Amino acid sequence: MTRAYVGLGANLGDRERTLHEAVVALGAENGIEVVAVSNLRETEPVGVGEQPIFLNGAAELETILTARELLDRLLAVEQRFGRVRIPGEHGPRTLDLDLLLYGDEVVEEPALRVPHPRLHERRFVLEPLAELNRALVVPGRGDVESLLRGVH
Ligand code: PH2
Ligand code: MG
Ligand code: MG
Repeated sequence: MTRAYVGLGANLGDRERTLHEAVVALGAENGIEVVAVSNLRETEPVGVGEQPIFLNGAAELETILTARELLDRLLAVEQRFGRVRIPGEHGPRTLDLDLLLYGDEVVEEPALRVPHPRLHERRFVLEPLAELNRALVVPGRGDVESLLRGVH
C-alpha cells in the first residue's frame, strides 16, 4: 500500500460539485481508498493568464496501484467529468487531478513526474497538503510546512 496525494482543481462549471463527485469516483475505483480530503478554497489563477477563479484542494489516498496506474485512473476520471485537453494549451478546465506525491518515490518520465514538478512553489497546492499532513515531506524539497513559509 502506498500513501499518495492528489491535487484537486477546477475553474469551469459547477466546481464544488465536480470536485466532490470526482473524489467519490476515485474512492470507487478498485485499488484506491480515499483517506482524507482537504477543505476547498478559491484561488487566483497562477501562470495561465486571464482565467476564471479556481477551486482547489487535495486528497490523501491509500493505493495498491503503481504510480503509472494511478495516473491513468486520474486521467480517466478527468475525462469522465468533461475535461477537454488541447495539446500545449492550459485552458480553463472542469477538472484537474494532479498526482502530487506517491509515497517517497521520485519518478522522472516524460508523462509522469513525481513529486509534481511545481508543487513546492504553489501555495494553492501546499496549503491543502499542509492541512492534510503538516509533517508531509516532499522528496528532495523538504516538509510542506517549511515550503509554505517560502512561498509568497
Ligand atoms: N492549475 C494550473 C495552473 N494554474 N492556478 C490555480 N490557482 N489553481 C490551479 O489548480 C492551477 C493554476 C495548471 O494545472
Ligand atoms: Mg494542475
Ligand atoms: Mg493536471
